[in-house]
Amino acid sequence: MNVFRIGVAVVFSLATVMAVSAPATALPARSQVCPSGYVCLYEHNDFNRDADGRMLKWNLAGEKKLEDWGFRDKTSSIRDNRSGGVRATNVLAGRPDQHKDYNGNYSSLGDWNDKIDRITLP
Ligand SMILES: [Ca+2]
Repeated sequence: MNVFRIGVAVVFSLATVMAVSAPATALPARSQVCPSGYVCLYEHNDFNRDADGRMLKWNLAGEKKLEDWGFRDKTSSIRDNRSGGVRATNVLAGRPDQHKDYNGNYSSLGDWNDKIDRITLP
């Protein structure tokens, strides 16, 4: 019985560690490469060239709520190595959502800096 309990405890601990360390996104770094077929959002201008930051990437169609990755209001540059472009959404309290379509690479986002809350990939 005691052996069984220890076994369960070890399995549970391993599962916890694996869940915590699951690489939803890589650690902050610089100038991360955006793979072919992916849309990548960067935390800083110029694709994190000059400062360590996070990069998030997706290759599948659908809506991505950036809060699910702790990345709401954090995007400062975009690489689009997929096809079809990206629709960005800024959610405003009490007002209609704002949308902006991106297609290609953007080393800065102007007045959309740190505003994107969701993206939709076709
Ligand atoms: Ca926003």
